Amino acid sequence: MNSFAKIPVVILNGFLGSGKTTLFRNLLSQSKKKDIRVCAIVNDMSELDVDGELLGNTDVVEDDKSILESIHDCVISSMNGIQKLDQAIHKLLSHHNPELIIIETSGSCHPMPLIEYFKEQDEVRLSGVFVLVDSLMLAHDFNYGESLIPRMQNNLINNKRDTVSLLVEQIMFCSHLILTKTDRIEKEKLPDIATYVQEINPLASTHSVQFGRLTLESLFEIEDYDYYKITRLLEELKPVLENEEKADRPYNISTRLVKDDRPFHPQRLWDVCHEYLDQRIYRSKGFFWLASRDKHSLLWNQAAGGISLELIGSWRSGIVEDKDHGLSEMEIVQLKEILKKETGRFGDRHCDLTVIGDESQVDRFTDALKSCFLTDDEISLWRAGGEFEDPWPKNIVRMVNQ
Ligand SMILES: Nc1nc2c(ncn2[C@@H]2O[C@H](COP(=O)(O)OP(=O)(O)OP(=O)(O)O)[C@@H](O)[C@H]2O)c(=O)[nH]1
Ligand SMILES: [Mg+2]
Repeated sequence: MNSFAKIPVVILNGFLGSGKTTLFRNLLSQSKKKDIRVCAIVNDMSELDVDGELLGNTDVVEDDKSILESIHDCVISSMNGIQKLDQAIHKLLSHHNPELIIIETSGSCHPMPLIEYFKEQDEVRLSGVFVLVDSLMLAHDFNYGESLIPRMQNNLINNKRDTVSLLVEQIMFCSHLILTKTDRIEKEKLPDIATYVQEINPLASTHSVQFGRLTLESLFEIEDYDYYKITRLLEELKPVLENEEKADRPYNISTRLVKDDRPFHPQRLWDVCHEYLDQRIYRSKGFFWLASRDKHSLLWNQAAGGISLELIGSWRSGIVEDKDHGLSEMEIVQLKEILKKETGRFGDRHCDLTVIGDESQVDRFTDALKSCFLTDDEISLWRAGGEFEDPWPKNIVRMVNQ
């Protein structure tokens, strides 16, 4: 098969919380409007599969769920993960006739095993390997990128591998370097960041993209991934990575789940977030509710010094309780019937969060979050219609902390 008959694949790689799903959602919604057949694969390491749900919420996937394959029990760069990726690709190719396949890797995914996998494929061809780099995180944690290379060198001298090695290697293997969240840093600092990052991979083309605003058509203009450029890197890193490929969850990045039917106390949650935001919690995300906004299901999205809350929808229980629900009696009966199956104390309302971070910090933050759930007394107060102090922005959505 000649290379152009093969289906192009674009990989969205990049560290935890760098903006991959934001870009992916944007590209998927364009695919519906522009009538371009895109198939999607997402790898969310959390068993809650938050990204799978978020992408599942886009119009195009709601129309046909089978265009999205979700892998969420291991990182796709592991041996196990590559097998699942292979199955997902063949399933998509046999059920659909995609013009493009886009893959979102998990934030702890090393790109090398994926690149090696695609090198051997007959039906698909790798075009773009995008690495999304959070410029706010570089500003905060790496002095605008200046300390990235010295910290990597330090790792090499000490024979150490950690998330800095991962970040640098993600950049080394990319064809396109996408600087995200540039709206959060001083404009005059952007060229510095770009220069430091380009030193790691001078061959990559560099772009600044805010809130995933990139046209879908531009993905069709990308040339095939140049395997030749990374030949030496492959040779050097192969032995090192062979060990990591065996682990489903490498780099000592720990994940914790917070599952509860209770709502958060808005003020306590606010205080905890302000206390912990700058500490080594790479990422937390998921769905929850606040005692003060009990009709709404909210998306929690925290990454490197920022948190955003987004309104995702209404809880069924909230609709049923609302006197002005605007639904017919029949629809309410149906909703109540569905709600009977719920096991929680608050109908379908619940909280499901994933916290990902440094082994040393992740438990402290998780415990602090758990202390924000309503106590029994507060639940009684809520049931009696009591009010709760709520400092979160009234018009959800974005709350950031510089
Ligand atoms: N200010 C700002 N925030 C952004 C931008 N892009 C993404 N975000 C926010 O960054 C957070 C993380 O974004 P995601 O798209 O979920 O990141 P991700 O890379 O998919 O995260 P993981 O899959 O968990 O690794 C969300 O709160 C986004 O709204 C941007 O350009 N500017
Ligand atoms: Mg994501």
